[in-house]
Amino acid sequence: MRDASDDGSYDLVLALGAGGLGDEGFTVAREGGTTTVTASGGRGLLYGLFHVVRLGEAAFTGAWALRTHRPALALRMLDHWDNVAVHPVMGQVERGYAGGSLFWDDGRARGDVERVRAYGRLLAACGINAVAVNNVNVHETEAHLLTDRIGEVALLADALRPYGIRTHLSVTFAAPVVLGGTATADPLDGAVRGWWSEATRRVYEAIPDFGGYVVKADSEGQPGPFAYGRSHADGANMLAAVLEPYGGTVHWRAFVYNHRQDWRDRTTDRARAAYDHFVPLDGAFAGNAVLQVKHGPMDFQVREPVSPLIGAMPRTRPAVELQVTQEYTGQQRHVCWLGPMWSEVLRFRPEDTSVGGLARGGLVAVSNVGDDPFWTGHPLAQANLYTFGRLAWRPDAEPGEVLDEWIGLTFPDAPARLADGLHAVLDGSWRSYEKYTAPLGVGFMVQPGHHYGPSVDGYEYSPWGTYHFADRDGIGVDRSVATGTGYAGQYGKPWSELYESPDTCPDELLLFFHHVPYGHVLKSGKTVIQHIYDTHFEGVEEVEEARAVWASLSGLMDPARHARVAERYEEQLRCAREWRDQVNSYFLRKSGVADARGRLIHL
Ligand code: GCV
Repeated sequence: MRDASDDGSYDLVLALGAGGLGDEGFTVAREGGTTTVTASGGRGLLYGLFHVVRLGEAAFTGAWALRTHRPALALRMLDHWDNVAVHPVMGQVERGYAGGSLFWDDGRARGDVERVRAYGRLLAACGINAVAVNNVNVHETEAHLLTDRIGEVALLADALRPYGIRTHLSVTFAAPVVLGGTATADPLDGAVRGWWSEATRRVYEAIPDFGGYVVKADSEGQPGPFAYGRSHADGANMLAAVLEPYGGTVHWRAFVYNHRQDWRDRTTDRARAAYDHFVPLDGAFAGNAVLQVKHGPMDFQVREPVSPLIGAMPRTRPAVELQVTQEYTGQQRHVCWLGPMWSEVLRFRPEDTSVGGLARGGLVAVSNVGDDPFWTGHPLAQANLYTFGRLAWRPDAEPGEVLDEWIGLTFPDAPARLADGLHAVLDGSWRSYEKYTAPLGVGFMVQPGHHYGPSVDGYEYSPWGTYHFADRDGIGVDRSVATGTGYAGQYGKPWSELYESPDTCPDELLLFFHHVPYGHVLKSGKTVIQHIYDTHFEGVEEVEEARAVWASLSGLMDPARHARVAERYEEQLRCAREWRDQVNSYFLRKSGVADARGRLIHL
């Protein structure tokens, strides 16, 4: 608050009062030269204060009537895939591209929590109010965070609490066996329930406002209720029951599929798996059990349809999971601002309500932050973190406006040339990335394991269920009801009808839903093969242009930041050219169809 005048009046007043705004809502008004933020408690005032920061000078100009702000979603959460002990394959942060963990160092919680505090403030400024501090793949060391190492989690929770952030923990479903020495982890076993109940009591003793558990069960080798012939509702409800007395929630992930598939088997479709597993359980989950569903049916590809599960469980609380860390979108070496993609997902209407409205369990994302000096490795990847938080607060926000907000806050007093340049390089970057990587929604084509860079057949004969079926005549996965895996039928109308036929399926998802000949004519008027060639040339040209724009911004920001981005553009361009050449050569060799424009494609 600034004392601005001789008469003792204030520029800014933060006031407690006004019921009906909930825990996090606030009002702002300006009258008689004073801007007043009112909320019913600390969290609301905190968000109100950051709102004033976003407004900048406008917060102190003119007079305006009371405006009310409330988050659309109560839970706005980041999941950190951080390991306490460095994992031999996945490192300290699984799919982390910003250095080590902010929370864990040298096998234990960081003693110096200053950076954690600063992170809490940063997250509050973005509107995020929950954090899971460890990887959903819970290895042996990390399993102990639940019991004998809960004190370390409490230290992190203490650092984050002043910023309105509740701490959650990923736990292994086998914890009673691994930590408690019980013979079973059967969720219906009395001793198992008793073990979880006592463990949870101790967690709340250490962290009274603990948010709850995150569970990846029966997925990619993690233990789960299937081993005991129990359902996922049995598993989730057992944990929900022990958390319920304390107001905690279990976030149960729906990412359950067969990762040991035989590629010869054309009847198993990984895209179907979450729906097939969970829709029969609709209505069976406890009120404080949230089903956490990835936004697409596969795995955070640059283009996927929205998961049909999100609209198919009216009696369940879904949370929608996004991936801010750029596992499949350039690993924070490429500029790929995902705001437009997330906005499309959140505005998609599986029925009368949008995905943003259906996400009653909240919006969750895998974090992209680490101990890198720029927080996110690539300085421009901070825009993804900010956009996630703002869309979680208001899923129908215009992503372009959110981007400009981020630019204004990150580069205060930026001259128009800098602000325009930043907007230009970020705004179209997701579509450029899509152009030079896997075409028309087919997905994957990445190098196996680390998932960076192209390998068209990298996953084609693997057990992971991610195939494109390209042959000499055509490409794509037939997921129609009439002749394919039937996945298109998991949607309600009109989507099931629209996706069923290649004539009505949107171009950008064509190869996700259909196997078509290379000569198939898209709605754009181009053949599939010509589209592949054109987009791959265009994608690289767009990166070249963005790199030139970036070079022109030199001198308009601190040199270290400019240099870090410039260096990453070199790598992005190298990698984009590699994608272009591998994809174009692959399809020229398969199809024998020449580029109509006669450009260089390596045979
Ligand atoms: C944490 C993908 C990633 C894995 C990740 C998994 C998940 O498969 O490659 O690293 O595991 O998703 O979401 O659980």
